[in-house]
Amino acid sequence: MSLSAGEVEEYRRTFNEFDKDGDGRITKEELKKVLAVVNPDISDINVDSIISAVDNNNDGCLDFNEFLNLVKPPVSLDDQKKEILSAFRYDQI
Ligand SMILES: [Ca+2]
Ligand SMILES: [Ca+2]
Repeated sequence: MSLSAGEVEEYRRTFNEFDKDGDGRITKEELKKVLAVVNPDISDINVDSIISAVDNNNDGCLDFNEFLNLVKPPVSLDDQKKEILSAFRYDQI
């Protein structure tokens, strides 16, 4: 995955919007808060599966690199994970 400096900056801004307390990690609660604006019906299960699909180090939170996988899924991602991530409508946020 190669991103231009401008793209990284743009994603960084988006990341900061998710990361409400600014600690550099997006928790389940923070992700849910943003997603609930787009989709009020989103459940904890949806949020859990979205996080676990891209949570490479399994700490239950998304750091910036993991967040990039969410907004820009690598082509190598398996189909099941792509399906889960299709619930995450980044373009609507
Ligand atoms: Ca945070
Ligand atoms: Ca993580």
